Amino acid sequence: MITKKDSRLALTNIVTAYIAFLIGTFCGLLQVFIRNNALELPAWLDYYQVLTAHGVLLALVFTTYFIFGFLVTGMSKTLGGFGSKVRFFSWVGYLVMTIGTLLAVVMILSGKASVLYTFYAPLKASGWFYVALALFVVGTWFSGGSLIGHYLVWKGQNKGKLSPLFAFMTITTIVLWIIASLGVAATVLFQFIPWAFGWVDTINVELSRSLFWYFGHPLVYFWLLPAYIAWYTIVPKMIGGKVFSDSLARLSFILFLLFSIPVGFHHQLQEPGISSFWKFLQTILTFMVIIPSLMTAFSMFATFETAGRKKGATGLFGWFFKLPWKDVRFTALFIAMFFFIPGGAGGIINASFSLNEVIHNTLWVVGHFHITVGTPVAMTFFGLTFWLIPYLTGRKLTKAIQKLAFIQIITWSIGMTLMSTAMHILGLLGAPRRTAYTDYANHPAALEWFNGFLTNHVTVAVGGSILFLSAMILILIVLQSLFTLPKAESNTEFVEFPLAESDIENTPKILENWWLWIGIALLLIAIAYSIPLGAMMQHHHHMPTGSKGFITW
Ligand code: HAS
Repeated sequence: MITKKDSRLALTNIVTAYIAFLIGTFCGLLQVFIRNNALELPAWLDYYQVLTAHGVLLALVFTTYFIFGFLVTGMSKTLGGFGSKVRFFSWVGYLVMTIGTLLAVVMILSGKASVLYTFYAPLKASGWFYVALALFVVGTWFSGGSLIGHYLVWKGQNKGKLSPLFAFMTITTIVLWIIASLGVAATVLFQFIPWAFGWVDTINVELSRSLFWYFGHPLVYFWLLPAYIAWYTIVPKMIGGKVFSDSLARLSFILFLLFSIPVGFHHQLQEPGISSFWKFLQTILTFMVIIPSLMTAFSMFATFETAGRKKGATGLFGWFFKLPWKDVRFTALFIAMFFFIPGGAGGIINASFSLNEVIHNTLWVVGHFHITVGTPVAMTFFGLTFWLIPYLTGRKLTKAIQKLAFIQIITWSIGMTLMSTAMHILGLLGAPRRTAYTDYANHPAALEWFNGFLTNHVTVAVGGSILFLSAMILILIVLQSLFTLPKAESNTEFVEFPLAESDIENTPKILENWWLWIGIALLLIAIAYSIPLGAMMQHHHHMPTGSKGFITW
């Protein structure tokens, strides 16, 4: 068990995450109905408000709070209880993030920020929406900074020793997040806020989008890496094995630190304001960032096979039958990994310059991120939640709740397979994303998108509805884990934090040389971004001085 005070900090973050999850998934349900003309919204609410809330609450708020809840627990477990100063700054971070979140939600619901979660200029929300985003990011700097502080305290007491794998991975994730968030902080503070409050008339759109995606792609690895931390350090424990290779695990995280950021232009391949040379350079770097995910896939298979053979598995796939399928804590994470195969493969298609022409701004991309953050990351978080809340509340993981958990991950898998597959195919047929309607004035091509099974918006709606049902089951599991599950009496009943051991005696110390890796990361960023961003900032005579704001809702 970790200390009561650390449990309360972790639990507050996790509960906040699930409040955002509840509202965000409800918005998702509204979306599939509106897009199929099955729902009229009240006058004060429109589709783009709902979609903005869906993206902000699920992609930014749910993920970030859950990640801090999980990392606080793991860091307290592996490095020992937080000192009072570290914990204080964690609470400051939580508070500032929450003020930001509440302000953002108020702005969205009052119709002043229907700009979607990427808040692209020249769509102009109320200045207070951008203040809310800035507060949220500053809050994460306190929460993240306090985890680094906790690590430095441990380092001070363990000079020259390699940190435990969980801690190493946590720090890499936080460092990646802080470097990446500088981009969004820069555009929000120096571009959006002055513009939205009317202190300047125009905004440099290309620069604001480039600074956003400088942040936006590593944002996805901020979501993914905590899931990878669970795959590397928790899954082996649950299958009766150990970490396949400590060095490989650390190297994969270092590669993410190096290559997650100088790749943002692959979200902007269709934008005229960036020359093909820089797009191509960042596409090559994007293919570099795929490598640590392939290393992770290899690690996972090696872990399964090693553990399986230890239990007498033979042949190429004997290990498959030795996996603990009845343990929902494992099966949830396995299914999460499984979805990442098409999810990741789709990413490779997205990043392929010419193929991006076909899929950009279509439902294909929406399908992609529902089987990258929407299942591999989200279902890993669900799988962690099943034991993490009982672990933190000292309650039992009863048979009944495990059965409900199986129903939850199976319904999620069915709903997502339907919704994401249909979205991928509709996207290939040309169906755009981010629109409140799907008939497009009954254009013949658009009417095609209501025929067949997987080429049908109705299938998207059916999948989305099943997902919502699954989400409600998860909320039920969370509520029971918080309040009604029986308290664990004996030690055998206490839920453990399943952390695999990882032999670090062969791990090269250079892997934890932060200044080396942060230095290389900053160098790669400079190479990939300084010239194109510099060019965007110069006010050439032919360069537009910027755009005024548009309020299209
Ligand atoms: Fe992506 C757009 C490229 C990964 C999320 N992505 C998005 C958006 C989001 C998102 C939210 O190049 C939309 C943003 C918006 O609103 O506009 N993505 C990639 C690439 C990867 C990738 C190359 N994306 C992710 C992850 C996300 C995420 C991870 C969230 C968590 N993505 C793009 C591009 C776009 C894009 C363009 C812009 C498209 C456009 O034009 O708008 C790579 O990281 C993927 C590498 C991963 C793999 C798979 C490895 C497989 C593993 C599991 C193995 C399974 C096992 C289990 C071991 C190559 C690790 C056992 C299995 C058995 C079968 C037994």
